[in-house]
Amino acid sequence: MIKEQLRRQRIETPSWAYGNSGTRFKVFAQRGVPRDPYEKIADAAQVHAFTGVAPTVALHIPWDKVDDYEDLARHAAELGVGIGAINSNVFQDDDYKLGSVTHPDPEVRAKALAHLLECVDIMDATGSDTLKLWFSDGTNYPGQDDVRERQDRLAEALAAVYERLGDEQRFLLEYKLFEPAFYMTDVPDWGTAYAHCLKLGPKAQVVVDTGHHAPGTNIEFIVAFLLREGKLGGFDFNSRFYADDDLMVGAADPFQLFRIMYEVIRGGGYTERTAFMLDQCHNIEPKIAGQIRSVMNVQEATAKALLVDREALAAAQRAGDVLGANAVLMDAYNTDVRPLLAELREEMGLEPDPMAAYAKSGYFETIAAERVGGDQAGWGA
Ligand code: LRH
Ligand code: MN
Repeated sequence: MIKEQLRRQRIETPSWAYGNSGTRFKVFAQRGVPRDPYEKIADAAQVHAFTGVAPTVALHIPWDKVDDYEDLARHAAELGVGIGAINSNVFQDDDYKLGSVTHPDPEVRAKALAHLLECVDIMDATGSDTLKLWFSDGTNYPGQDDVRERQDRLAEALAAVYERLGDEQRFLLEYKLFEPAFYMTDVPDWGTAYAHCLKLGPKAQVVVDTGHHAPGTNIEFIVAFLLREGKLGGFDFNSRFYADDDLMVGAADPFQLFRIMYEVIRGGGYTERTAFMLDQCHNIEPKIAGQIRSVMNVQEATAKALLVDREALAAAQRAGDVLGANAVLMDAYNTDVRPLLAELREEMGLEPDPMAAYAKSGYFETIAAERVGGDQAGWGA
């Protein structure tokens, strides 16, 4: 039973995790980094080849802009992966200094909306059913702009995008407490995202980026609540010690990831309709290996969460047995699930240890030797 549930796990890797990334202080370029979306997808296919549970790759526009998106999707299919969520980018153009869809100038708003609608065209071309919307929009000083009017502008743009979506398509609205804005962000928290999505309808859901909350936020509560409302569209998984650090999911707080996956399972969200996406930057560590490790971290947290004795937990909870109930959850969390996952991989025809198998494959040495010259991919358009 648990193996069956783990076998059908689907984790989406982000194209930008394979490119160079860093902080405002430094972007450390790495050998073998892709120069174009085709090479990014080839690297993502490696993660699926060794884990068996990462069959789609999210694109970011214009970082993954190509002349022929059908051809890019064909290339992906030939490598055994599919195109996942299309990520819009209205945070890198000079015109968006004071906002994109919330900008005071209607021309700038129209430009931003045109980009969002272009992303839906790319969904049509690649067969993707999910648009992920994150807005860096916000202000840095009190009084800089009118909070209420910006919400009106945001709602107008979201309604126009919603209108454009096909019947099988949806958008996921992402929230973030701060950065790059440092006084007010127009979609700062789950409540704001939820309220906008609720007004629009079933094709609008919320995405929970695990790095986008104030320190101390109980993220699994947000997950449980959004699931109850049918508004949890998915996750941008990563981990952090301080702010939006975009570290490997489960690396900074594996217990939090376990608690989140437990609420996903308990809330009926462990289905194809929940997009389990990674959103990470491997600033100093090898990127493909970092993605493989991240996928394994999600598998381990999921396996532990699936092991929770739900009946014993419910009985202890009903009886008000505080320590008993907590112990049921901790028993699952403290279970070493690595042998179970190794066994499952062998049953899936894979090597039991994906990290060792990838290292042994020599793929990194090959791309490091081949990918010489050209412009390495990064966060530049
Ligand atoms: C914003 C964010 C968003 C992406 C970007 C790569 O911090 O989480 O999901 O567009 O990272
Ligand atoms: Mn994100």
